[in-house]
Amino acid sequence: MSVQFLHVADVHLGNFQYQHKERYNDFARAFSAIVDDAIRRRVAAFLVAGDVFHKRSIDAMTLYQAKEAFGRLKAAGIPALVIEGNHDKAHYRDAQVSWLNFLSWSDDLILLAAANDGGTLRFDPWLPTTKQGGYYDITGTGIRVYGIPWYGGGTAAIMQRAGDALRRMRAEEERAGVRYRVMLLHTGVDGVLPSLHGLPTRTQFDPLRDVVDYVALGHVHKPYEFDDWLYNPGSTETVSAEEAAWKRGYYAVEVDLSSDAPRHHARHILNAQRPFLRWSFSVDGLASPEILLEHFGAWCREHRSQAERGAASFGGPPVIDVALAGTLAFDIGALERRALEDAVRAHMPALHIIIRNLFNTVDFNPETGELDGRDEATRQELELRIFQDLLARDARFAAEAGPWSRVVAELKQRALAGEDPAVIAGWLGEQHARLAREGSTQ
Ligand SMILES: [Mn+2]
Repeated sequence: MSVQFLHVADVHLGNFQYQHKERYNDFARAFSAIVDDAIRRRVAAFLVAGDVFHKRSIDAMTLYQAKEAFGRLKAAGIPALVIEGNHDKAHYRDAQVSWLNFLSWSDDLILLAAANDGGTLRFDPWLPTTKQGGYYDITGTGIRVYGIPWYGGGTAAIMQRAGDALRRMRAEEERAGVRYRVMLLHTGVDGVLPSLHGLPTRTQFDPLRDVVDYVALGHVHKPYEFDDWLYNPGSTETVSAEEAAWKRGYYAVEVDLSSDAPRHHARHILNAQRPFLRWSFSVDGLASPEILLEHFGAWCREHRSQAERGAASFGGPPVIDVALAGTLAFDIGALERRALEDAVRAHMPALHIIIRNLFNTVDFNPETGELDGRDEATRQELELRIFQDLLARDARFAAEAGPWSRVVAELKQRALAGEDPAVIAGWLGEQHARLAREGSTQ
């Protein structure tokens, strides 16, 4: 006899990413598609290892999305076994009642949480009367699912106490006909992501080693597995841009209960997620905003087919994330983000565009030398040098930095004197024409 269950984590319903309605819906769509798969496979249970919601204060629409998905599982007779992740947890001031508590009380799902009596951890059976408990036996299978909510920095100590608690339950497990045990835990493993600190090490999972057959993890959005024992499926949609590089999904776990020592086979399935394309565009050597835009447009055309393939496979336009890299040859104020976004939109399908400035700018660090600006004459000279230096770092003015610095100095004086802006603009136009004429004759 073999029994199948699904292991999902980090669904993050209610993530209004980029304040974009479609991105908000994407999280519900991803979850809904996994629920469809569970129903199609007629699995014996649907496990969620925490972070059903993106935040603890969800809105009515998000609650509806959750009720709709869990309601379909319930109608199909599939128990949904869930633990709280750090994103689901209620605030102390809200009497520590979370929306997952609410969904458990309203029979939409089965929320598992070991009871913590200070010194010891206790797993009680989940009861339909109290709608509380630390474990649930999947009817007629011999599979028991235990659950511990998120404990943050206390996770390693909790796992030690959970191991002790489960060893004490061995006789009871045997009486109940339990042959295979799953532990739902919202925690990562140290070292999987360099940016995540304070997670338990692999050896700190050892107390669970001989009392749990499958550790169903959540929390880290990058998928990984160790020793055919620790499994983390990753997030079901892209919660942050860095996740785009990881093949995230959920596990379909087949447990073979025909032998004395049940074995599982966990298959990682990639669910449909909106394509999230991350590219880098080099601004090196592009001397003016016009040249940059021209190159950027050509670059967009080169990337068009990739974006179109993503859109076709998903059935909707991708999120496009472009990092501008290198060293910008002109002042950052002259770079029009809007024009870059328009170029992306003109050349490829895009739901949302993110342009990130990762380039270096030619920062100004005046080498004042003998000039310390203590008297008015040297201050003006210092100012002129600073203008000249700044202009020399902008490819558009570099060749005429000297004459332009005098124009800028006079421009400043005219503005300080309260001259009419239209007059100043007219004068600036004349200076621009004059310098262009002089420059071309050299
Ligand atoms: Mn999460």
